[in-house]
Amino acid sequence: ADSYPNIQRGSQFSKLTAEDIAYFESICPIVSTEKGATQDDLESFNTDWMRKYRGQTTLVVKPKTTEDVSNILKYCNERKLAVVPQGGNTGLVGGSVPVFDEIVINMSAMNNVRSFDAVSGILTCDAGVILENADSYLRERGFIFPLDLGAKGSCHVGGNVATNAGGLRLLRYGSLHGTVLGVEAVLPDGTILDDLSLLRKNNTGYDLKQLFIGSEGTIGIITAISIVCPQRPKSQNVALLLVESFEKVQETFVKTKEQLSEILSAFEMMDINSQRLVRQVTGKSHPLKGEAPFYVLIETSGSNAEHDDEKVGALLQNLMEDEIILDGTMAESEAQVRELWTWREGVPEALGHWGGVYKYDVSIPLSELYLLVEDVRAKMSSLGLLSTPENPDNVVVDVVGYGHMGDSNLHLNIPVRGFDKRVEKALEPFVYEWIQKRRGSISAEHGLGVAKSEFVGYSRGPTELAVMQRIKNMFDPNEIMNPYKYIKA
Ligand code: FAD
Ligand code: 2HG
Ligand code: ZN
Repeated sequence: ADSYPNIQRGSQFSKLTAEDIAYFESICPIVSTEKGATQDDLESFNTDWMRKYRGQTTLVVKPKTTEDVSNILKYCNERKLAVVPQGGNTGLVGGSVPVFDEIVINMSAMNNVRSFDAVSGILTCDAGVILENADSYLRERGFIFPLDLGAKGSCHVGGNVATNAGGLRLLRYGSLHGTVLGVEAVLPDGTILDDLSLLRKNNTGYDLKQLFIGSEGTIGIITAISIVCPQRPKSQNVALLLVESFEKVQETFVKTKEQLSEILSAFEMMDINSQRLVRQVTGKSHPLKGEAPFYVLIETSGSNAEHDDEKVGALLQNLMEDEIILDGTMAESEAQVRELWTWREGVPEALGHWGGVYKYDVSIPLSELYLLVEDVRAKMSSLGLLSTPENPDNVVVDVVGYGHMGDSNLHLNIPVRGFDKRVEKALEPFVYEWIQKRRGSISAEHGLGVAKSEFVGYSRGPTELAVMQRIKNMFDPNEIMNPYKYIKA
C-alpha cells in the first residue's frame, strides 16, 4: 500500500488524547486502540477496497443519529481533529480511508429507511443504508433505486451521493444530480443543514444539496438523502454481443438507440482482455462461443415483456444481417439475465486478482474512447513491461478497457503483478495529457480522493479551481474534513 511519500501531516491538527476518546465514547460506539482494539480490528477501516491506500487511524466512531454526527464534528472542529467520513469503503480513489491518523466517522450504524411515498416514488433514508438494501426495500413496493453498480452489496447511499456515483443505468435514469431531491448534512461546525426536500421543483435560491453531491466528504457529512425512484420495470432483457471493431461498436450503439429507444437501460462495452480475465479468474465458460475484440452488453427495462422481447429480437437480427455484430445471445430467464451481467459486473473483481491495478476512470468523446487503451498498450509494450507469450511474467498483466459506453465513460485498467514505479512513470502524466488534449475528464464517476487530486488541473481551469477552493474554505475553514484529498488549487 502507498505510504504517501509526498504528503505531510497537517501541523495544525491535534493529536487524540484520552479525554477526546472519553468524549466520543460518551456519544456513540467507538473502536479505539485506547480501548483495547488491535491494529487488526482497525485494518478494514484503514485500508481501501483495492488494498492500495492505507491510513493509520487509531479511532473509528460510529454515530447512530444526526445529532451524534453534529456533536462529533463540532468537537473535532473546535479541537482541530481531522476526520474522514466513511460509507461502505468501496471507493476507488483512496478517499474513504485516512492518510495519517484522521478519525474515521463510519456511517454504517445510520441505516434506517425514514419514509417512502408510493405515489411520488420518493424514498428518504439515512446515509448509511446499503444500496442493495435500499433497492430490496423498493422492490417489495414495486419500485427501483435509480442507481445500480457492482459494489451495491457494500456501498452506502450516502457514499453514492458523496461520490456522485454513475453506474450501470445512468443512461436511463440520469445522474444523482437529477434524482436526488434532498440532502440532510452536518457541517464541520456541527450545524445541521436540513435540505431534505421532497420536491421535484424548487427554485427558491441556490440549490445547496447539489454542492454535497460529489463533494467526497470535504464540506460536511451527509446524514440522509431523499431520492425519486422509478417504477420497477416489469420486463427486463439482456443481450450480449460480439463485435469485431470499435467502429462497429459505435454502429451498434446508434442502431440500438434507434430500435430500442425508450426501453434501453444500459449499453456497456467490454474488450476481449476483460472477458479473458473474468474467464481466467472465475473458471467459467463464456456464453459466447467465438472470440472478437469487443463485447457489448445491452439491457432493456420496460413494462411489456412481449413487446420488449420482440424489439430486442429484431435488433439482434438486424445487427446480424447488416453484419454489424458477429454473434449475440439473449437471456431467456432471470437467471440468465444475472449470468450475462456477471461478465460485466465481474470485471473489477477479476482485475484485482494479481498484485495490484492502476485504474483510470475517464470521459472521452466517443469516437476516440478506445484509442486510449490502444495507445497505453503500445506504450507498455514498447517499454517491455507488458506480459507476452515469450515473457509471461512481465509486470503488466494486461491493458484492459471497458465501461459505460452509453455515457462515453471508459474504465482503463492496468492490472500488474505488483505496484511498480516504472509502470506508474509510463502512465502518468501520459494518460492525463492524452485526456486533456481531447478535453475529456480525468474523473468521470469515481471522484478524486487522494489518487486524482493533484491532477485535477488537467480537467479544470485555474478560475474554476479557485472558486472551488473558496467554497471549501467557507464550509471548512479549519480544513478538518477529509484533508489531503479532492482539489489542489
Ligand atoms: P466510501 O468508499 O466509503 O466513500 C467514498 C467517498 O465519499 C469518500 O471520500 C468518503 O469520505 C465520502 N463519504 C462516504 N460517505 C459519506 C457521507 N455519508 N457523507 C459525506 N461523505 C461521505 N462507482 C461508480 O460511479 N460507478 C460504478 O459502476 C462503480 N462500480 C463499482 C464496482 C465495484 C466492484 C467497486 C468496488 C466500486 C465501484 N464504484 C463505482 C466505486 C464506488 O463503489 C462508488 O464510488 C460508491 O459510490 C462509494 O460508496 P461508499 O459508500 O462505499 O463510499
Ligand atoms: C465499474 O463500472 C466500476 O465496474 C469500476 O466503475 C471500474 O474497475 C473500474 O475501473
Ligand atoms: Zn463504472
